[in-house]
Amino acid sequence: MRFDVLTLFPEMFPGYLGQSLLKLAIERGLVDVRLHNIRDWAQGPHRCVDDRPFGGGPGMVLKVEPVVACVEAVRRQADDPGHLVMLTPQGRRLTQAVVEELGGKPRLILLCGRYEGFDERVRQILKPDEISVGDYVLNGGEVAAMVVIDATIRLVPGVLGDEESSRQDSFAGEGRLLEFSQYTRPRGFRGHEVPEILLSGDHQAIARWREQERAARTRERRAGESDIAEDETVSRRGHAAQP
Ligand code: 6GU
Repeated sequence: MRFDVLTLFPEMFPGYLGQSLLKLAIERGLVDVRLHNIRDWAQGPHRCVDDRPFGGGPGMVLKVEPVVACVEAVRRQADDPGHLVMLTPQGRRLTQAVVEELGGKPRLILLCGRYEGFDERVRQILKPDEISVGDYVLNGGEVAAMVVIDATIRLVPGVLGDEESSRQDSFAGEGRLLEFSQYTRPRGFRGHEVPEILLSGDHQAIARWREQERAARTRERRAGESDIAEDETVSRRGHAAQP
């Protein structure tokens, strides 16, 4: 899977890209991440990428010409023009379902915003898939682009080890419930004991307990949120409550 990141701050990425899982995936040729500085497509001796908003107001707006030129040039660098993602707080919210959708694309072009936003004609001309990583404001789309890369490469076959990918499968396949609680040694710490059932050796009972935990956690922590399987938590609760 190929990612092209278009940003004014490419220097924000190498630390993240050098992280072990991603580094290994890049070395194995499973993932290819290319960085592009939008400023390289700006005109004039000052390579100006932003300007004051028409109509007044605070902050600066990313200019249409360098952004469109950069996207068009980068798209032409491969046969597949790629799926263009624009990272802004106005986008549709990133969920695991959206991650799965993006993970199915062979090439993603990730366009990172800064300042007060993009000139609206960037949207009109390029018609990007606009994505937000949550309802809070970041200083720019760079961290959001790393979130998109991080979440999607987990779905690329071979990126995760066997153990992790099967965990991932169970999460994806079971109605998007939150994970159950985990314990390791010691059995007791500061008066907090590991639940007896996990020490029982009864694998069926443990599996039931874990499903019950997942349903209860999801209900408590994600009540009323639309992107979780509410029916599933209710039916699971009923199911798990049986002896
Ligand atoms: Cl994609 N960009 C910015 N600047 N803020 C955000 C975001 C993106 N997603 C959530 N907040």
